[in-house]
Amino acid sequence: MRDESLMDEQVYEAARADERVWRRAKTLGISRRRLLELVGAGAGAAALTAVQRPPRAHAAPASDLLVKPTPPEFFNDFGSNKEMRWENMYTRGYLVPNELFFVRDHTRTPRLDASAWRLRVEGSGVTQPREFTYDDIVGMPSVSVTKFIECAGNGRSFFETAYGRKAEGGQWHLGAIGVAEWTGVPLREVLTRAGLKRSARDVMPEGLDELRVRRPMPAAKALADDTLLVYAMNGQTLPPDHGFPVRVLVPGWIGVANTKWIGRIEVSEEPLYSAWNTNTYVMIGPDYKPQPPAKGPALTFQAVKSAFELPWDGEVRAGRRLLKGRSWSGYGKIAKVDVSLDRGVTWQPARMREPNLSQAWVRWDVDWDARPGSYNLRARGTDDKGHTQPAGVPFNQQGYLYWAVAGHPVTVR
Ligand SMILES: Nc1nc2c(c(=O)[nH]1)N[C@H]1C(S)=C(S)[C@@H](COP(=O)(O)O)O[C@H]1N2
Ligand SMILES: [Mo]
Repeated sequence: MRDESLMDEQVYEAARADERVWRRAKTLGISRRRLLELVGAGAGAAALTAVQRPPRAHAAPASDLLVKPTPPEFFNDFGSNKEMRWENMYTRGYLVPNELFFVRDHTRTPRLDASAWRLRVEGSGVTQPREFTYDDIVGMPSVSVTKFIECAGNGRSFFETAYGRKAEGGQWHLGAIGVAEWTGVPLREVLTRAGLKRSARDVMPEGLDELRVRRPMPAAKALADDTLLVYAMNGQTLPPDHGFPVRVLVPGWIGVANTKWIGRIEVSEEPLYSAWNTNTYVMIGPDYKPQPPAKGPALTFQAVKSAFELPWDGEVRAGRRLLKGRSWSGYGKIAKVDVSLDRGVTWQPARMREPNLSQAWVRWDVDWDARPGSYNLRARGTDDKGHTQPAGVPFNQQGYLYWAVAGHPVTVR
């Protein structure tokens, strides 16, 4: 006889839940008495769950530097900077959820009120300097694009691995990147409304954080279809740590170009300079020449990189598995990824999985019969403009753009 009550989802769930627990206990060889003991001790769920439980963001206290919780299972802690732990992407989709997305604050996250917020557009490059409210911005026709934001210093720790000498700055592995769907208004829209001159040369968004972080870009980049004033991230209101109420998205460029918490945009007929394109975010080292007033060539595009969805220097269980990772390029799409399981002696092509979006990333995998031992895994991406990750890169003082193949240490037990 059909039990009609089981058509109701809640009733069905309740009726099946016990059954499942008993059956699972039996396959694990746990006796009825032992199971009752475990459940009584509160260890039931842990005992019954297969090996890897997805980590959860329990209510970790937010620091006074940032707003969102940054539990240690999600992030490596560098004060106001939080590095994404790549192993968490193993169980996720294409996008990095907002709660997992890395944070890079030069100082701290300002608490801003959207109703009091204004965006001023001014300078010699516009004929009608003007102000926009939050409602003005969100009331304009919007677009959504899927792009990475990556810190220029992502991979910085590998300079020490390669040269035995630390580059200045946070010693990231590869977790200073994330891909999200960004929704906003083309920057072009507000520039046009402020009467952009044909002679305009540089455009410099400025943050409302303590340091007023600002970095110019050429007018051509500011006018691109996908250079946006962003107010939503992965379908949610832009979180405070990621630039609420409005940030800039400058696809393919180094992280610092993506100014958070903007309050002003300077448009100029003359080249613009700030500390962030003269002192920092420029290449300084024996292989680079100063370019006054900058101490070296200013950085623009991010290079090609690859990362494994594994704990860094952690442990995985022996057995057949899919070894998964992702590769990306600031210049376009990824065309090819090769993986080496034996420290670069032999290489095999990885299978790439859709989608493969320009200036975002592609997910890939190879079969791996993981035998006990210690490994140093390598992945080498090539983009559709022909850039292939090299074996090494020259040292630069502040540790930017380490895009060489990096060994990922992992132990199989
Ligand atoms: N106003 C302002 N914008 C900023 C920063 C900052 O400190 N202040 N940090 C920049 C740097 S160096 C990076 S890598 C990205 C990081 O973006 P996220 O914190 O949303 O991941 O923001 C950029 N925009
Ligand atoms: Mo950055």
